[in-house]
This record gives sequence, C-alpha cells and structure tokens, in this order.
Amino acid sequence: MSDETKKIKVVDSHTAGEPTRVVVEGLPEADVAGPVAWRDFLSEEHDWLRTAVACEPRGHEAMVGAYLLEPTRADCVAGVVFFNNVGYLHGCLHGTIGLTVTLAHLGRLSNGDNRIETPTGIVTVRPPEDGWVEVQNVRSWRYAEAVSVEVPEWGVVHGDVAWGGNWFFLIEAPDTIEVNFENLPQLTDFTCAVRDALNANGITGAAKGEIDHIEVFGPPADNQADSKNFVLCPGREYDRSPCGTGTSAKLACLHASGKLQPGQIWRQAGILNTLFEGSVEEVPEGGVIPTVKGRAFVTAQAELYIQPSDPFAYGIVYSP
Ligand code: PYC
Repeated sequence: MSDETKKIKVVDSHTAGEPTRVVVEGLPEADVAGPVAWRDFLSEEHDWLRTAVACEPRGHEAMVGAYLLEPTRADCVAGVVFFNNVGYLHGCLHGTIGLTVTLAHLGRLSNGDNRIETPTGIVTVRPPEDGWVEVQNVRSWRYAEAVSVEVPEWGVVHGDVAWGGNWFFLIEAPDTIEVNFENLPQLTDFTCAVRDALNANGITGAAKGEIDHIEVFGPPADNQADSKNFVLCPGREYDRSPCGTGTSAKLACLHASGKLQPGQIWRQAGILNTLFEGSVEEVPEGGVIPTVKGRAFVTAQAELYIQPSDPFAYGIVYSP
C-alpha cells in the first residue's frame, strides 16, 4: 500500500435497521471549530471524504455517515456532522442514537446526561440501556398546516410542513398504496414526485429551507404502534428506521393539532415495523422539545483505505 494511502477509522451501527457510520479518526487537519464550521469546511474543501465513506464500494445508498468532532463547549461531550450519499443532513436522530452506542462502545460517555453539538443545536442523550437510547431533540414545530400541492400523475396532495431537525412534508398515504415493505417502489416514486412538486411550486420551510424529507403515514401493522411511516430521505433512499427527526416533526404536528399532550407517548413504527417512542415538552417560544427513544447495535469497527491508484478511491458518485 502506498505511503499516500489515507486511513479512516469508523464504527458502524444500525438504529432500528438504519445504518450509521461514525468517522472516529481521519478528518483532515484544520483550524475549524463547531459543527456548522466543520460542515461548511468539509463540504467546500473535502467532499471527497463524504463520498469515499458513504458511497459504494465502501458504503451504499442507505448509509448515513457522521463525523465525530471535538466539542467547542465545556458542557458537551462531542460534536457531530451527519451526511449521506448525496450531501449533508441538518440533523439526524437515528444517527444520534447510533453515535451514542458508538461513544459508549469507545468508553466516551459519562453517566447521566451527555450533550452533543449538532448543526441544528444541542441534543442530549443518556448512556444506552440494552441498546436503547433516549434523545432530547432540538425545538420542533409545525410551520404550515394542510398545504396543497398538485403532483403530476398523482393529483392534489395535502400535507403539513414541519421542522424536526430537518424539513418534512407529512402526508397520509394515498388510497392506492399501503405503507408496507412490499410497496417500496411505489412509495419511493410517489414521495419523489411529491418532493419534486414542492420544489417546482416553491413550497419550502421557514427561511426558504428546502423540504428534502417526505413522510407518509398509514395504519400500524399491530397494536404495538400508533402509526407506521415511510420516509424519503435526501436522494432516493428511504429511512429503514421510523426516522427520529421525522418522528419529531410528527410529534410537533400532533401537538399543534391538540392530539398529543405533553408527556403522552407516541409509538411510531417505520417501514420495517421497528419502533421509536416519542413524547413532547411544551416550550414558551412555541412548538415542542421532542424526546425520541430507539435501539441501536454496533455492527463493526474498521479502517477504511483510500488509495490514490484506486479508480473508486472517492466512491462511485451518482450524478443524475
Ligand atoms: O433519524 O432523523 C433521522 C434520520 C434522518 C435521515 C435519516 N434518518
């Protein structure tokens, strides 16, 4: 192996089926501090690292990556920036749960509350109990209710726009598609068409925030859950978990409609029928602080090699 081979240490986990690959060593040396500055620096100058880690042949389309950062605040244990095969995520709760089991695996958590800096704000976790991790998320809120959009070939679709650490459009499944695993192709086509229509019609979150996650709800498979979802993530991949930021957005909408009281538990199943449990606290500025609980497992610890002579050193990058 050449001396110029880059070596990147990662710990892999999955949360309710959705993978997280935490880069624990191998970031470029830089005089940068804090998740927002790191995200901007890495996206502008070292995007090769994201594609090398998240895309094939080392990663795959569903892979969510996380750069583990030194915290800038004395009351935080770590900082993090999340990314996937097509770009950077604002926040990610399945990823935060994956990061938490990773930090526990590395012996880097203290007892009690551990605060983590993210580009969306501070989230708080506690050490896992049998893999279960509870995350207190950033403030979440419903931004717009019952927004209509004409979706070519699907007709008019109505949904809520909400922030849960990413921007979501939350909709009921059309009568023609059940929210289940067998219908992944139809759910993907439908949600991609909805997202394109939102973009084409200039429908955004606050401050023109792009709505890049589409969340579709249907009835749960059994009485273990209150609802089942399918969540389209940026790109064309779906979340294997019930999506923590998506569950936060759902909790904010339920609360705004008077259907969820503070402290009441909501059990959100994802497309694999795995569960997240959530509840909310009210905040004076409006909206809620959601808490979301899910279970993660460490699946691997590895060193990735990026060799200059490898034609796919920086991943197989999909550009439509
Ligand atoms: O759990 O928040 C989440 C998430 C966002 C994208 C994939 N998972």
